[in-house]
Amino acid sequence: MVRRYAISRSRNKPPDMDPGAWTILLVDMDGFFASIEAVRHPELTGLPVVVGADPKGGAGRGVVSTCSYEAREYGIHSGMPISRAYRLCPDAKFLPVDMALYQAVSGRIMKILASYADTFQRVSIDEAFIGVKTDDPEDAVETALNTKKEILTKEELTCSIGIGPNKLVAKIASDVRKPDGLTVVAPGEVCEFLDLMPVTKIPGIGKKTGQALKSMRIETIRDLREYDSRKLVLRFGKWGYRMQDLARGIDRSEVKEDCTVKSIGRELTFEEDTSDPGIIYDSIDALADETHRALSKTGYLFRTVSVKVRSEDFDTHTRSKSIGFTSSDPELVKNISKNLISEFIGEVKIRLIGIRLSNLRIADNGSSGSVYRFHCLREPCITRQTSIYEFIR
Ligand code: TTP
Ligand code: MG
Ligand code: MG
Repeated sequence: MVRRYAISRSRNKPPDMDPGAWTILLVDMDGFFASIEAVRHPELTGLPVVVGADPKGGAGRGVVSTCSYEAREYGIHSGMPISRAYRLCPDAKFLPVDMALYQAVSGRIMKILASYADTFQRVSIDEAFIGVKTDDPEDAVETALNTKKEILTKEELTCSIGIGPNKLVAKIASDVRKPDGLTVVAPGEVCEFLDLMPVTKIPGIGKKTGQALKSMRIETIRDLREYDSRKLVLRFGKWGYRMQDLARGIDRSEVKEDCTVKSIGRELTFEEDTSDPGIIYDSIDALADETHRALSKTGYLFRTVSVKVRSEDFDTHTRSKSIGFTSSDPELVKNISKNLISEFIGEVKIRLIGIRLSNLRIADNGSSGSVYRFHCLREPCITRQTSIYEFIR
């Protein structure tokens, strides 16, 4: 079968790579969980499909894990409350998360990707960097097309690929065209490629930093690149330098499997110290949702939930509970966390609370899970705890 790929290039200038240089590909699967569901249930192809919590006719709690591109046309997206998704498109097909299946597919895909790589780094359940030792981006384009073809043939799934001289550029490029995109940025075209993008396209610059930069009239990556470095460093410290390097398209981090995820956690400091159970339990719900969301992206399941409590006088306590099975259930995270934190409520005013999920495992149920286990134990490489894009910093 001949397929046409939307290959976009930032400009048709000759590449100016060093001899012996690396070219980096970032491969990210399209609508991953929803696409796998459409392979399992072919009758869903082309329909709005939402994978996530049970919508319970609009009264459900929990969030959307992901949805098909058809569902995105209704405004549905990852992380949205499932009740909202239901209101936006009640006729969508709502399916529960089947992590064991997604992990099994992910394992097979990672194996395919690794077979094309001189260096390889899994970033999340549906995303990996491939380093190719070549000074000719055309070699990388060929690798990308072969990768796409093999994944499509073997798994009936599409992916989008960004190609660039480093991880930063490859990552940003992978998101330019989706689904089934291929975007190539030659080394001499990096600044031009980045120029007009909003600063929040840079991994590590989230909403909060984006707003801080906006208040300094820095909106595009070019604004950031051209801003007075001293002022940036005064405001952001070392991260100011790093941000400006990234805005120049400079990223020296290597593609390597060096960072195994041990745990995933989130914490928050209250604006005012509090002993109000309503505020504390609501915050636990929000933290549990955030932590669970980060966990879903990695594809791991947890066995241990820990909470951290810091009182107004900076006394810090942690409490943990391990369960006898692996789970990815956000309600379980909430219930265990609330139980663990209950002994501190009413005692003293609380300054900070945190939730951490540890003892992370791939699914231990189902035969497909064990096939994946063999592969994944060698390369569970997601980065540290706070953000899946932290490797960029
Ligand atoms: P993504 O690659 O961010 O999203 P996606 O593959 O569904 O869609 P896209 O085509 O835009 O890449 O995440 C990969 C999977 O991780 C996704 O299918 C489901 C899971 N996930 C969550 O469970 N919660 C989240 O908030 C996000 C962003 C992803
Ligand atoms: Mg994806
Ligand atoms: Mg992804």
